[in-house]
Amino acid sequence: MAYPAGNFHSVNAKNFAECVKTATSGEIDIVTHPGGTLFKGNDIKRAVQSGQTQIGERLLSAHENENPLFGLDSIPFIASSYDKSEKLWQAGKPEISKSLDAQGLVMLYSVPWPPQGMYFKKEVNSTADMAGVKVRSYNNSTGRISELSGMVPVQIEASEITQGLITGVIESLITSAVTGQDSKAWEQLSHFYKVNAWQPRNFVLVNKDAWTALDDKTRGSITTCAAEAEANGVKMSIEANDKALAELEKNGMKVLDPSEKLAGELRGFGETMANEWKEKAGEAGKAVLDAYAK
Ligand code: PCA
Repeated sequence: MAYPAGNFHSVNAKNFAECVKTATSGEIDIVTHPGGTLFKGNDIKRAVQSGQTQIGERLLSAHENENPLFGLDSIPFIASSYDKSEKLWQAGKPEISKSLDAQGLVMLYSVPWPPQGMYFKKEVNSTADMAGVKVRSYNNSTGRISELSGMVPVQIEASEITQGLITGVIESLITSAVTGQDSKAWEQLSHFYKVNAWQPRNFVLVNKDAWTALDDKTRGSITTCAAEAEANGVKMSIEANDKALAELEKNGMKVLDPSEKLAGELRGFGETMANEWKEKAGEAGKAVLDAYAK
């Protein structure tokens, strides 16, 4: 797992591991390695696919280059609430699971991050104020919206954000209140804008050969624990977001809604990006968006 031990995704995964251990009478004992200590975020998917490890948690949208559907959850402003994020996931789940299966991966559960906002060292009222700012990116959408806004995206792992801010490799973030809190963003940054751009999801994935080698009963127990983890994960995400927003303020950050101008400009970039995505995702993407719109 790529995110720190105290992060709600990591806590949820640890609970999931406990559930599996109990349900299989200790036969399946999943040991969690948070913070990218076993494999870095960017290496986790490949490690699970190749069987270097049997199970892992990954932000799937970081692999949108492999398949546009993997970036479904990061199309800006199409699902800007937990309810809509859930609906979008349900619309995309069959196709995404099928695509993962074709890569030798079994999708166990998926949990949304809180809404994505923007962090700066200064007041920002329009994209003109962002010109040339080095911003940390973590997937195609963060990179593209940064470019469209005139910023300079730099892709680094979440575990390297704090160091990146201190050394000046990055001077801005597009992420959740939770990851800002995990990175002590207030030590280097002063403003958090609740842009509500999208809610990317972490996916817990299993190596298909390892999965197939299990008996039906064991697979059934794991699937039940996974469904529980997905439901609990959403609740934990909501709670963690509320707590993190308060924590940012408590530590002196200004937590703000974007100005009308900024919100409008970003929505415009969002439309451009949604069109680009539809272009790439073709018929499969269109079917998912149609199902979501229903
Ligand atoms: N935190 C993760 C992904 C989205 C989020 O809120 C990160 O910044 O890497």
